[in-house]
Amino acid sequence: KNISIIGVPMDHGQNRRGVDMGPSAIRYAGVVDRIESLGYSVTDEGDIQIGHADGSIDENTNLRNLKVVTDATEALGAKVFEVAEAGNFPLVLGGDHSIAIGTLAGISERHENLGVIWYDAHADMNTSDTSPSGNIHGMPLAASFGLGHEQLTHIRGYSPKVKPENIVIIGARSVDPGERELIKERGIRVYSMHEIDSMGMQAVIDDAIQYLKEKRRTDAVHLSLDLDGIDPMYTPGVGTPVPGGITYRESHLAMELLFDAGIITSAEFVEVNPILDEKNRTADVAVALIGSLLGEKLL
Ligand code: DIR
Ligand code: MN
Ligand code: MN
Ligand code: MN
Repeated sequence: KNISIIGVPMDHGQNRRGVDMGPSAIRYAGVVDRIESLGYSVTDEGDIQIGHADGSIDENTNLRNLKVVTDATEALGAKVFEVAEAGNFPLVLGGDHSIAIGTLAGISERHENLGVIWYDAHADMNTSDTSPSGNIHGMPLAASFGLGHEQLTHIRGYSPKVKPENIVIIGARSVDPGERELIKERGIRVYSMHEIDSMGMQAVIDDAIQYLKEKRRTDAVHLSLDLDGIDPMYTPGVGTPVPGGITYRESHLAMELLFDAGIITSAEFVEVNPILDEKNRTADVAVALIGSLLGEKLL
């Protein structure tokens, strides 16, 4: 099996610089060697070219850096589609979470009934109408099920990329009012910190897998993992840390259970910001979790 790594040095989907260095930080933490040691072949496809933007919010759209984000997500979508068509497992390294719009655009074109696991402190379900920040990294899920600015919803010329009922959010603990309404209205499955605390991670993942596989009958599942889903005591190098998050051990267990279930067909690891970090700890955690997701075992 071949893994294709695609770096997306994007920092224009939010307003803290440095997350564009995420792909470098994850490569520096040894992602290629780690995956090769598991017996896969790895192709590092290099980075998607990202333009420049002035960081301002457009008064008419309430969106920051729309053009540069849509250009990048178009380019990423094309690349992800290409490597998936070639039979490889796309592994996207971010960059801020706005890039998921592009990843899903490339992935979903090849599937009838894609499922998505969104591992994040946030719901990323704002639109230009509800966003308190204008930051597109808070919007990729809404855009992917067809809500928001047309340029964000129609990357690669089609919409939606995923059905709201095929989305599972894990780790949520910071949700904006507009997002809360959408979650209820669209029947989106959320395992917040409350469920993780009360059920335990094993039961949460078992439940999520059963839901996507048996109930929703998905034909592929994309894992979109925002490092801020994990507690900032383990992953301090993120732009919007929220205390009270998933532990390091729970996260490993989650990745191991997903590997054992054999359901993940593509993945992305986003929001690693080495400028805000302590000695690249957050990229180290990303690489360790990628190892578990791809089958690393102690014995
Ligand atoms: C907030 C923060 N909900 C927003 N979102 C973040 O700006 O829309 N997502 N940080 O990862
Ligand atoms: Mn830049
Ligand atoms: Mn987040
Ligand atoms: Mn996110």
